Amino acid sequence: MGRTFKVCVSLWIATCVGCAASAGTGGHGGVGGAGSGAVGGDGGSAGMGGSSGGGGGAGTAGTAGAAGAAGLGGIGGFGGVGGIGGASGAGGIADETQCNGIDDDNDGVIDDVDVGMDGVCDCLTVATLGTPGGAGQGNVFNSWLDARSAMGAVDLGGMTLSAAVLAPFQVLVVQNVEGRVFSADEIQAVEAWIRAGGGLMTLIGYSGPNEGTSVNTLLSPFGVSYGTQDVMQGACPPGSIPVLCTRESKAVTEWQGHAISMGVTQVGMDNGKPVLGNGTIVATGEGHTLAMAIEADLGKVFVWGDEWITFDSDWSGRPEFQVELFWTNALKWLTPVTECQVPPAPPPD
Ligand SMILES: [Ca+2]
Ligand SMILES: [Ca+2]
Ligand SMILES: [Ca+2]
Repeated sequence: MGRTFKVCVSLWIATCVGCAASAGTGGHGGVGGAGSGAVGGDGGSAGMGGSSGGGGGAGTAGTAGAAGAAGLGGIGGFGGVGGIGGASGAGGIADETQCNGIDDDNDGVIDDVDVGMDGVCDCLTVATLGTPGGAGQGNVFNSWLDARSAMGAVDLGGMTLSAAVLAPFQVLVVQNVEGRVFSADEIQAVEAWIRAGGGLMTLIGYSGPNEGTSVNTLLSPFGVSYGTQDVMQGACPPGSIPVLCTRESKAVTEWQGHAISMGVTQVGMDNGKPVLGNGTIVATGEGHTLAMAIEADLGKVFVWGDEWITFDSDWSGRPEFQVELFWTNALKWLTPVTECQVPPAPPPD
């Protein structure tokens, strides 16, 4: 009996493929099987001809859903509709817990891991260039970033900048690079790295006589630079004795709507530099642009007119400032949108 049936089916296929004659409607192709893994199952196999299509084959976990082959025409009918690719499988989705360059949980973002829920991606790769400022204590790139990302920040020191040196990093923060001469190849390497998705943040205000010169060469491909004028002078706290006081930074209070300024009302500067050129203005003060953001192809550049955001005094000594949020916002914005994007930290209790 079974044997006879198979012969008949074969006969139908042999005689009626492509026949779109007279009465009857062809069977529909099978519906793709649902994937059982993190990705879709295979498309269903072709429906057989007849008054109704046969069921598609079960999806196979681990492969992308592909459309099923067209159904074969039924007797005297039309060709069947192709099977629908398998939907993404429910269940079996891997957690995103590893900094492995893979989007393990299939949410469209690679390595969006933040076990401590501190708002800084644990897989973030940050490099720094130049020396920290000496006008205050502390360095954001040591304890703060080390506690919030697995890698912390890597000091590139005097390494010659090249595609290979920059490739491992998502964000590059330039501190005091006064006196360093970047070659045309290095400037080009930084530009290419940014345009391919890198995020460059520059700081200034280290009080050197020619401090803008070097960092401006790195910024030159993007049409922005630091001016030479000193702006946003800090001062003694009100009521203190001038010669005995500890100088405090001046509050930046004029913010434009931007991802970096979200939730930020005040951050300090002291002896900063204005930002010149064409970009999105993020902060102003004393009639100058104090911060500018530039998007260049897939990459980002954030130019900040000072360095006091790296000092402990402004992190912990000025409760009216939101320095940590400012840094968290900046690092997140500078990181590619498909990598390492984690939700902001919940507000403190
Ligand atoms: Ca992911
Ligand atoms: Ca991963
Ligand atoms: Ca973290």
